[in-house]
Amino acid sequence: MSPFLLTRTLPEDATDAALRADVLQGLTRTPKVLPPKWFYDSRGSELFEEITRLPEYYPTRAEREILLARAPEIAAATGARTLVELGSGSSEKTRHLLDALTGLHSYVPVDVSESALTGAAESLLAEHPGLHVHALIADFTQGLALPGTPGPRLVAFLGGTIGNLLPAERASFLASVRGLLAPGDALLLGTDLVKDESVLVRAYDDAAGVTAAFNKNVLLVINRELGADFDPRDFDHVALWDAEHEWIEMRLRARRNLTAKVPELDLVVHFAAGEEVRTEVSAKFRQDRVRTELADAGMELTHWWTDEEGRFALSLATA
Ligand code: AVJ
Repeated sequence: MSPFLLTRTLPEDATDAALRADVLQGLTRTPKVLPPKWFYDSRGSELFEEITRLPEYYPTRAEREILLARAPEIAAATGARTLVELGSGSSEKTRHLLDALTGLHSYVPVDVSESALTGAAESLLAEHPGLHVHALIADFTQGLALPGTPGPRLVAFLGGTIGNLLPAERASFLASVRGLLAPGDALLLGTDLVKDESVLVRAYDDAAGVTAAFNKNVLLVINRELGADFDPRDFDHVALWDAEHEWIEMRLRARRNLTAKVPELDLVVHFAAGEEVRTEVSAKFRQDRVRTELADAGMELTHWWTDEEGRFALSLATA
């Protein structure tokens, strides 16, 4: 008898239109770029889950350590009655919060993937009988309308995914999050931190090659969705640290001169040997930058927690 509601604010064909626009724009400009959100079909999501278990990929474990240690403080500081989770995916990390937020009335997971939302809701409802789950199929980088669940609201954006946004995108994203907060509401933000370059690069170029497969998966998505004929074997996985911007970049580098057809877009794409397409930016932060970017969006950093090793941070901010 646990209430479960699912609201779609994203038209069924919005994803397809957005992929077409991104591939058309991204592969006809110089240098070529593809947005990281297209990694995550079911295979890509599986590969990402595998990445989170790799010895080199510390962010997931570091964030879990903080959530486990700090969930009671987060609950006390926010008194949240509604937890909104942006990019909830499997809602795995959320469990620690849900367990600690004892006064919680509603959980609002927001994701572009309907299957992730319904799959996660089923097990959450079993574990938290009486919790209202109102899942939203939505793109949280576009304007969000939240259901009228009771406040205070805690909006969580975990995993370090904010690092996938470029600085200007981050500013408008944080401003729109700010717009969701009423007085007394809070934002819980996960950010990976600047650290030794070799540790960072290994996290994005693991020995087992899982991240390489994840990176190349975007080509398989384009092949399937747009009828393209990319051969992932024609590309090398590249992960590099951009010290100026303090972000990791993932790229795919053509091993030879090649031409790929994208029939659904009436497009022929040429890659010169060695030419790269940037597939992801994963920004790493310092406390100062987080504080400043929150302040620029009209929020105040009130708590800053890191794991023991200082690799990852959870920030709590209020409007
Ligand atoms: C899910 C965006 C947080 O940037 O670390 C993992 C994705 N990319 N390995 C990240 C990712 C390569 C991940 N986020």
